[in-house]
Amino acid sequence: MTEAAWSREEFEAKLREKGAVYHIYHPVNRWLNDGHATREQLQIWTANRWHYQISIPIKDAAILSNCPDRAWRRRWITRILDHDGHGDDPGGIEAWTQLGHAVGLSREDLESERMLLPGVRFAVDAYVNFARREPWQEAVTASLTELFASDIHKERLANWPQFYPWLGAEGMLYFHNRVSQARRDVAEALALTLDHYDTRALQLRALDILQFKLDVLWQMNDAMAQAFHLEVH
Ligand code: AHQ
Repeated sequence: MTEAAWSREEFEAKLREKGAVYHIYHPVNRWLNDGHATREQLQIWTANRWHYQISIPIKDAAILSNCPDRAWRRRWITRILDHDGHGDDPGGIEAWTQLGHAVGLSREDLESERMLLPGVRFAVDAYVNFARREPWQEAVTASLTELFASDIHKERLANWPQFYPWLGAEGMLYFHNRVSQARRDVAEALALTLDHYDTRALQLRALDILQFKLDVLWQMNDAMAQAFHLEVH
């Protein structure tokens, strides 16, 4: 017997329940946000997250290339501009280089990707290739880990200045800008997701897609935990 689709409210609740395994709970993020990280560990984190940051606009361009809906492309393109910059706004990737400088990494240290860990590369590239290969609506749904992202940005903004005062305001700029951008991003991606998956089987697919992206973030942290010499159980 085919089960009926969940209502929009039930479906959204099921998506939000996935927050229980968001990477804010990973030992690496607990270590960072509880103030235990060394400068070297923050360098490892910043240099590896660089690969994620520069991959986001590539991922979003893949979504655009698969999307025949002009109205949706007009909305989605702002995500690329947020990271690459436009006009006088240098963008999020440039803000990430300021975090790099704050932890003692040069632009070349970041751009060379000499500190990039295999597990981080493979997880991030799996996300980009998912966006290239799968229907654009599914790649939009994969971005819904950002349902939970404002919490982690706010935790860094609240804790890092006291634990890592040497980061300065410039080092925190990226996270400042991201809180409002993530809120806007989530509203768009959630609306599409709640509309697009209109059978129980499709809604279960959406939950699997979100779990895949949660695993991408979790694997990135697992790889960094090894480099941190952090015990992860
Ligand atoms: O800085 C982040 C960002 O720009 C994005 C875009 C979005 C996507 O398209 O998948 N996800 C995302 C995330 C960012 N920061 C992560 C963090 O922990 O700082 C969280 C991550 C996400 O939750 O997917």
